[in-house]
Amino acid sequence: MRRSIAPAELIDGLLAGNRLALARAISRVENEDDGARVILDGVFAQTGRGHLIGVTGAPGTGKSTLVNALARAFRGQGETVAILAVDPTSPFTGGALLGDRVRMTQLSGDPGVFIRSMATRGHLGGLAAASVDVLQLLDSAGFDRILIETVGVGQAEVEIAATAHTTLVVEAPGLGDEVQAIKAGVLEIADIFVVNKADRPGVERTVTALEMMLEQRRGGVRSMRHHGQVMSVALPPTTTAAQEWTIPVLKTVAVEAGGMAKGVDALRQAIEGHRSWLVEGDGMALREESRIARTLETLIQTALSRRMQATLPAEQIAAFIGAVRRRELSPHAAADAVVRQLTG
Ligand SMILES: Nc1nc2c(ncn2[C@@H]2O[C@H](COP(=O)(O)OP(=O)(O)O)[C@@H](O)[C@H]2O)c(=O)[nH]1
Ligand SMILES: [Mg+2]
Repeated sequence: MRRSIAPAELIDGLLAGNRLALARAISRVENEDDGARVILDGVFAQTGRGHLIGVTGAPGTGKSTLVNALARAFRGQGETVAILAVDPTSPFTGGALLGDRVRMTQLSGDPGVFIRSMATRGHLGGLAAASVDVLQLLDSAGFDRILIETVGVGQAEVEIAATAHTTLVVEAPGLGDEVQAIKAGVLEIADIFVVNKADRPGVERTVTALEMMLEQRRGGVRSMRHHGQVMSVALPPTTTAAQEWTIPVLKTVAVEAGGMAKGVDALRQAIEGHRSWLVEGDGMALREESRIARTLETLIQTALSRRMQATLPAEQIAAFIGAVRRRELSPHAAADAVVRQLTG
């Protein structure tokens, strides 16, 4: 085994933008190494500069391809880019076709791009909590743009995308449904809709479906614009209509089949436009509050569930299950007893 580097050394390396230090710090977080907390807390004050961009949507809509193309568009502006793929089907995580692998290799040869993937973890909340930590490390390393790809199925994945400053929901025509995300419940978190695979038939139908949905929503409840969360903080009333962000529906062709990708630079500009909107109004402060509320909720849930696993012996859980099954205890009463034991 190689020498274990002191957390202080990794902190210095991270803040200097050293890629090796970054990779090692991420490994510590993923391995739940004891030094991870020291590193995370040590760099925290230096975070908050990077633009977190969540990219979510159904599998196969072209998220990974689009993230790739976007990374290059940002690089074209001289900006540095980090990519975190939290998607088991992503080329970044190994589920790639050969062509995707080749593109990925091209991208990773660029020192201005850092790519990292995270596989889905078994335990409850583990993935969301670990990605919160990894994003913090990427931010501390000074990347201008931090792209997070998550597949838009499952609460944890949607939650990760929603903790970004700017969230893209990617749709594609011809996946059997006009708008796949309606089912997954990710529409509410979109700041920008992307209809990728605009070279495919049915693209206008998908665009129209999204625009109609947005139109209906505009006439309806306004409070949806602020990410709903269980742990709600006292937020000032929503911004006035003049300051409201108009969610665009943009078409892209992320693959470069014999030419240039299409619409990707317009998407890059929309993303930048959203950040400007956040920064110029009170949007950034609100978004940060809601991001932090979500983050804390994730960490608290994870900590509690770990504590439960660590402090409640399996026999005791089995005893509760047995008591409920025999109708000696109601499910609520059993849950209350467990919570009392954890907090008492
Ligand atoms: N025709 C077409 N195919 C695309 C486009 N973008 C991605 N693809 C292809 O769609 C497939 C799925 O892409 P991928 O990026 O892995 O989707 P993900 O599962 O959402 O990450 C791959 O074969 C891509 O080459 C596009 O704009 N047009
Ligand atoms: Mg993918």
